[in-house]
Formats: sequence, C-alpha cells, structure tokens
Amino acid sequence: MAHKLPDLPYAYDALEPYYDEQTVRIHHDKHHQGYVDGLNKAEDSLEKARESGDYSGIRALEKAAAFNGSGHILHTLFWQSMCSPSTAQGKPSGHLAEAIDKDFGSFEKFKAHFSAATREVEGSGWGILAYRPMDGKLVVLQAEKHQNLTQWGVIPILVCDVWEHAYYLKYQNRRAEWVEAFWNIVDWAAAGERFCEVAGC
Ligand code: MN3
Repeated sequence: MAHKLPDLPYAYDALEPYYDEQTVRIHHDKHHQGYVDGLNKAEDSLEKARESGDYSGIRALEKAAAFNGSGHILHTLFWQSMCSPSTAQGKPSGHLAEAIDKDFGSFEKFKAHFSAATREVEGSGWGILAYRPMDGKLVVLQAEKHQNLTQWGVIPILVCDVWEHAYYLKYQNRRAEWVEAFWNIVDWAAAGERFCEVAGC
C-alpha cells in the first residue's frame, strides 16, 4: 500500500511565534510530500525490478528508498515532536526524565549536548534523540541528509530538522536560533509516551 502524507497534529499556525506558519505549510505540504512521493516511486520501481529481474538500476533505487524513506519517517516524527508553546511542558517528566538523567547526567546536560549536535550537523540533516534497544540507553545522534550516520537498531524519540528548508524563511542562516526556539515547542509528553513504548516502562 502506498505511503501517505500524514496530517499535521495541529493547525499550521499552532507553533507560532517559534515556528512560523508559512514555513510549516511549505515544509509539510511540499517538502514532506516530496519524500512520501519519492518513497512510493522507489518502492514501485523496486517491485518492477523484482518482476522483470532487471536490477541494472539497483544502486540508485536502494539509495532513493533509504533517502526518501528516512525523510518520510523523520518528518512524521518531527511533527509529532512539537506542540503549541501554550501546551509545551518545557522539560520531560516521568520515565523519560529519569532515563535522560541516567544517560546524560541531567536534563541541562542533555539539552546542551542535543543543541550542540544539532547546530553542528554538517550540511543538511537532523539532531536526534534515540533509544538503543541493544543496551537500553538513550543516545544523541546527528543525521546527515536523512539516512547517514545512524546506529543500527536505534529508535528515534525526538528529532529536530536542520535542513535549511526547515528554518530559512524565519531564521535565515541563524540555525542556532532555530535550535534554541525548538525547545519552546517540544512536546515532551508525546516523547515520554514514545520512550515508554519502546523501552517498556
Ligand atoms: Mn525537513
């Protein structure tokens, strides 16, 4: 079944003033849609290759599937990582808060680590808080593009998009300001639920 662009879990202007309506609209309706379309196209072509036995384009197809598939997954999680600043909680609570304290020393240390990693992504990419089932730890990762620099098996919990399309209209080249603004609209309640789903608390 073809992948579909999920609706935003809030109105286009719900993240103002930290994340402006125009950027959210273009980012969701155009950019995220592009990854959904790209993934569907790649998977359709892979099915045709299996049917015909012609794998001459396999490198490009697998690359397109990884790029667009990761783009679709991370954008879906990105929209779920945020909420209106009037309902944002400011920091995590419960099991996720305990796990962050245990694995990063404190919430403040985690925040500084995540902000630095996200600001310093080389080129286009993401800051990612992920759960690593192998040893039950939370880790901060950068992603270049959508799919490079992962650790196999990790499950992303909270993500911040630092492709220029994510912030350029409002923040221009001031990526650090966008990362700082992001903290005002993080939906920690939703992140806590995702953490407990995968960590089993
Ligand atoms: Mn994006």
